[in-house]
Amino acid sequence: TGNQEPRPHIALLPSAGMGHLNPLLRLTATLAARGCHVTVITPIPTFTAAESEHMDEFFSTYPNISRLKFQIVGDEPPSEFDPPIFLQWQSINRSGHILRPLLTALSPPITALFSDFVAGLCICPIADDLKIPNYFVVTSSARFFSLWALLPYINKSHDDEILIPGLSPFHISTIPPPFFNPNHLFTKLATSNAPLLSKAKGILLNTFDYFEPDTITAIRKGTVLSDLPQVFPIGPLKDYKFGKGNYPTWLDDQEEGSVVYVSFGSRTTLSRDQIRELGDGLERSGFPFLWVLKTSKEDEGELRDLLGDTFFEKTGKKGIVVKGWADQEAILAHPAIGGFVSHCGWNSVTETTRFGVPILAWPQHGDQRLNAEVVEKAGMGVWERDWGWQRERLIKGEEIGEKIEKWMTDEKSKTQAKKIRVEAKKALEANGSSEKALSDLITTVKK
Ligand code: BUP
Repeated sequence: TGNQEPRPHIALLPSAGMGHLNPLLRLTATLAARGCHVTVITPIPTFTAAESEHMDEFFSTYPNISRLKFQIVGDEPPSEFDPPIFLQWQSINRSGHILRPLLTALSPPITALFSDFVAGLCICPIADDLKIPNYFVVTSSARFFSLWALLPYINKSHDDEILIPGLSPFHISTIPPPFFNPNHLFTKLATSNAPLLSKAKGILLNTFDYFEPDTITAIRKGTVLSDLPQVFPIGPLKDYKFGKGNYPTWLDDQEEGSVVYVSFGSRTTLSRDQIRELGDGLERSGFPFLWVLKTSKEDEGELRDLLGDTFFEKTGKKGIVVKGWADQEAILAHPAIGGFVSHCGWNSVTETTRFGVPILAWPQHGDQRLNAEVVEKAGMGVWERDWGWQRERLIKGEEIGEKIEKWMTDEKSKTQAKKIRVEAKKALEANGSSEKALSDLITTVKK
């Protein structure tokens, strides 16, 4: 008609790991629902089979969304410091020259790039050359993002605390341990990606004003770092399945708000001893439980061997253990769930805000302690700080059981978790803070 608004073509680049793929796919579905033409760039080979299956499901749900497969270059074998996920991030970062001609060939031409903030080295040279605006998508908390942005300029060697202007101090014990080793690949990736943030047209945060108010304000005002571009807090990003997921039907027989849901995300495996102690703790707490248990390669085999012969007899119908994977959003949405023992991966945290479930934070590695601080500060849960990092020390069942019992009966966290659910919903409604940020973003992209 000639009067129609231009339809932007956005290409999104997720990095490796379920915690990175999920938010990017959610954003993709959101943009498609707003009438944007979207293409998802999918690095091949994927990091895990689960990611590949997840993408197949996504693209069959959304036949209108295009997929651009992009073969990344391999990398040297992992050293003792370099967990495979960081090698995969590095490979993506080193494969920009392969991606560039594929992007140039896309039709209609791309209006904007939305890329995972850990993939800047891949995308920024392309965005520069082709003069396409790039927006970074942050898949962690605004608090962790602030540390990441300043990492190249921080001296971590002396004090107990790291001070970032405008933010509450970062205690050394909350900083991801690899950041103290300049040779760790995670640190090298962070310090080489962080300076690229200021080259972006905008920064998308999967959080919302009510949940991280001080941090978002400080970032917006330029107090954290003066040369950051505009930030768009558009979270909590919603599941793209729109409530059609499956949950164990055992939940239907449980009382409202009675069940403890336990999951440490897609990447953490607890030690065999810790698994047994956690089982003991769950049993002692007296609450029904749903435990999604990820085992390491050495512990493949029967859950009965891992948890001990008597565990299933003692817990009987009181609890169920699911091996590997279950649909977390569908579980969190179930009225029987009364609390979530969580590693505080940022997706888990943001998903939980939408369902009003209190968290017992048990962070394991990476950004998770900083995320646990956000949960604690927002009053959405509790965190036993001295439980340590992953495999640092063995927490006994007795202590776990007591903690779970106390937290499951804590009215304060329950009330505040419900309040946060209301605020998360408001943020996403018309005139809500995240909805406004998203509309602004789409308007900016169309310009
Ligand atoms: Br495990 C598991 N079902 O059984 P996080 C995870 N998920 O739907 P992570 C399931 O994977 P990072 C399961 O809902 C979330 O969207 C979950 O992301 C989903 O933690 C995602 O919570 C996991 O960010 O990643 O995987 O440890 O590296 O970000 O900590």
